[in-house]
Amino acid sequence: MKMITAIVNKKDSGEVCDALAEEKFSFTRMATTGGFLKSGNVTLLIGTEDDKVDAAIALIRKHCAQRMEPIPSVVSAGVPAFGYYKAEVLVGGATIFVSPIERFEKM
Ligand code: 2BA
Repeated sequence: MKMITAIVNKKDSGEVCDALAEEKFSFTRMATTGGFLKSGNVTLLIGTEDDKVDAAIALIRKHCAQRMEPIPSVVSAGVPAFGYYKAEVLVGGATIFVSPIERFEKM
């Protein structure tokens, strides 16, 4: 068994969760905050059999898009001589970790 930890953009999370539920994956959705942008994203914990990991990742890939997002601290930093400037970073898609599960119990 494996645990997939998937950090997805909040804008894609609804579609990703609907697709996972439709394919009968069990998962937990958590509201999280990115350490760099300090804006909300969604972390999904998906416990699944080894042979279903690729299918879960394919679903996430299908429903997540990369986007340019502004960096708030830079947007608000004024440089009087040069005016205000706006910096952006490319935000995935999704960031995914797959970890082995030693023991799984439900009671
Ligand atoms: P954030 O930490 O808010 O990062 C948002 C985006 O900012 C990142 O997109 C990346 O393009 C950029 N970024 C992050 N740290 C940076 C830095 N020190 N300098 C310059 N740019 C930086 P993604 O890489 O697609 O990450 C999206 C979100 O996934 C992250 O939100 C974070 O919540 C999570 N994440 C990404 N890598 C992770 C990791 N190794 N461990 C844990 N969480 C991670």
